[in-house]
Amino acid sequence: MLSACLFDLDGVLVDTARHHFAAWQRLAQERIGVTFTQQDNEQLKGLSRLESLNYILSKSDRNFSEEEKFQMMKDKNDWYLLLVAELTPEDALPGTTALLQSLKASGIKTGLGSASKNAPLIIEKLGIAHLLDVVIDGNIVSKSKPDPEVFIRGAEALNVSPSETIVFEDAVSGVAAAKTGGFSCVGIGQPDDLKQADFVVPDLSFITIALLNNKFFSH
Ligand code: B16
Ligand code: MG
Repeated sequence: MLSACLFDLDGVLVDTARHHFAAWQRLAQERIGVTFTQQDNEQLKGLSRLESLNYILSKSDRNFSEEEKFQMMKDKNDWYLLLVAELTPEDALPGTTALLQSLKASGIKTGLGSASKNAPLIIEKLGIAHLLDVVIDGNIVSKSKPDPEVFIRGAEALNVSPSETIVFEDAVSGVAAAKTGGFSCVGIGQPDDLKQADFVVPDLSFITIALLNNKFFSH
């Protein structure tokens, strides 16, 4: 029986990857002196802020102190928050609000499982905070995806087991986290990129509760 759905944030409910890209690119160019491309940005999907910074710093042969690294993360986040401040409910990705509403109406629990420390602000801006029963984010988890901690904690907070819970993820590391944790997983994106997902759709507008029950709970 389908009891709960857990959603990744960036790439599933909202496209904030382009804002992360703009802010990391500015940091890479202005403070570190390395190039940062869209392809680099793809590598950062689902990684924590510190892991993302370390990826960019690995392109430089300079050494940076812990204080400098802290300041870089602060500057990047300040630039990112300027862009996040402009988000409105229209920025929710296709199908997001309708699916969350229909899960609520059907008594199926909902939760967020994101690496982002900015998750509470972003779901507020999107007008979907009231549609999520729990928020497990980068302020709470200690182990990044592909460790399943974020989704295990989500299931625990909702008092459901992974076997009755579906995770929605756009990142390879996030899909791996879901599968390692014993969850069913719907990939958001391209099937070729998310081979470990049980099935893949372009966005949440392709998802209905009937489809989920049919795919995962009909035998
Ligand atoms: P923040 P998700 C992740 O969100 C992003 O995919 C990743 O690019 C970002 O570095 C991470 O959040 C941390 O974000 O700097 O806001 O704490 O996909 O796990 O929802
Ligand atoms: Mg994501």
